[in-house]
Amino acid sequence: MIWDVKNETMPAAQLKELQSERLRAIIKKVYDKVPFYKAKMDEADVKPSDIRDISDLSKLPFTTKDEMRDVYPYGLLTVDLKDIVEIHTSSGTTGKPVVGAYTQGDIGLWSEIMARTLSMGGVTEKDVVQNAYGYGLFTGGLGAHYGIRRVGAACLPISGGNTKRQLEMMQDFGTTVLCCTPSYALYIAEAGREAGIDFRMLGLEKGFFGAEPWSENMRREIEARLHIKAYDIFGLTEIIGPGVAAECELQNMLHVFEDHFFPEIIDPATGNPVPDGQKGELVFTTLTKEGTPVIRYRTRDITFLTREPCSCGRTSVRMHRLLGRTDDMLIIRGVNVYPSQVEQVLIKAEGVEPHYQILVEKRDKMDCLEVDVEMTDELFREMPDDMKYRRKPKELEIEHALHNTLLVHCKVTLVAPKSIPRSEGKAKRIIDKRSI
Ligand code: DLL
Repeated sequence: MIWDVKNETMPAAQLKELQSERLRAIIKKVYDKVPFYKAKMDEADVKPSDIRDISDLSKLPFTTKDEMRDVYPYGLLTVDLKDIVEIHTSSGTTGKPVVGAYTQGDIGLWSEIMARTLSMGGVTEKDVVQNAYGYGLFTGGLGAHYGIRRVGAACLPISGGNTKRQLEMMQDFGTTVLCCTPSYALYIAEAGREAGIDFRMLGLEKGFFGAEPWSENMRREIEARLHIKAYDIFGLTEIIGPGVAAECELQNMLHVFEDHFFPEIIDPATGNPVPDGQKGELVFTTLTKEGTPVIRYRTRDITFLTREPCSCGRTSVRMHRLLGRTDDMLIIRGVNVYPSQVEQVLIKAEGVEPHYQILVEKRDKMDCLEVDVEMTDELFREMPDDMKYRRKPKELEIEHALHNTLLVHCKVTLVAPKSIPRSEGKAKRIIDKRSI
């Protein structure tokens, strides 16, 4: 169902007009109100009057995560603090967190775009939505909450964790929709199977998963285990939280809500724009956000865009599911390795579960890549005891497949079921001891 027909199906020329008008207004506002942006524009010798339409965006300087941290906590505010009604931050595991401050208008915008997101997968007021994204400073919980409320569905604000309770709620309240990270969805599926729950007998129909990388194969796993349709939803704290882009019922790339968040793809090395269809770093400019607008924010996320029409009738540009991050890329003996490539191989291998951890360390000045992946219960059970903790033919098989994809050697260890820590939010899949 299309939630906002006027804006979601707007013809390209009209959309460009709307984006240009919004860009002019936002640039004038940040130039007048935020010393950080004024200084950057002055340094680049660009005045608000130079920005006439959306194609002038490339004249403006980029904003980086480090710059946003430098002005922590209130340096990007375009309004008085009295007009801010809610504040979220990123987790800040690698330094000061990034801050998103919302006006009442921003909360309205967030509710709308999350209502769009949920409607794309067919959520209506008849649904019971179990919101297992973490509530708190993380944008996942409350962002989804506002969208569920705006659609008029019944929200179960359970937050992340307490998996036994999640399963109980699903059974008792007839949950039809699940919102959480994809890794937590898998964990719920696993815990349900162990508790003897047959998901086909529950009312669960669909799920909205995001906040961390996942692959097409992981989608199929989740769909098969929970007996649902799984949609990819994307967003980030710096821009607004979830609700920046989402899949429609065709599950074929994510529609970017470009009437509010304008996407560009650049070459991360040069900063130059790259054409549609070509991979690069995703950059966003918020066109309507009031509290903390962001201009040309470099997300470090890698994807590509397409303007081919989607048969759902929505006219927006679409982005491919994330292909990695510029800062997730591991350089192993000079070769670029993306964790998503590792996942693609593992998930195709038989006898293993989609629970894995990647470990990188230096030994004798050499980068060493190791992957621990769990065996399925069946494989573990059937394996003679003396084989369980020895090198196994399957490990060599997976090492070979990984080598073909990654072009570097990687040691694979099949570990016992459930020995890799489960996550209730974003999974921690990479341990790079070189940087610890
Ligand atoms: O993760 C917002 C969110 C909440 C999105 C709930 C979707 C659902 P941050 O904590 O600021 O915000 O993390 C943002 O997470 O730059 C991506 O690298 C990654 N990410 C978000 N969604 C996806 C996705 C939220 N669907 C960072 N696929 C982003 C892959 C994702 N990565």
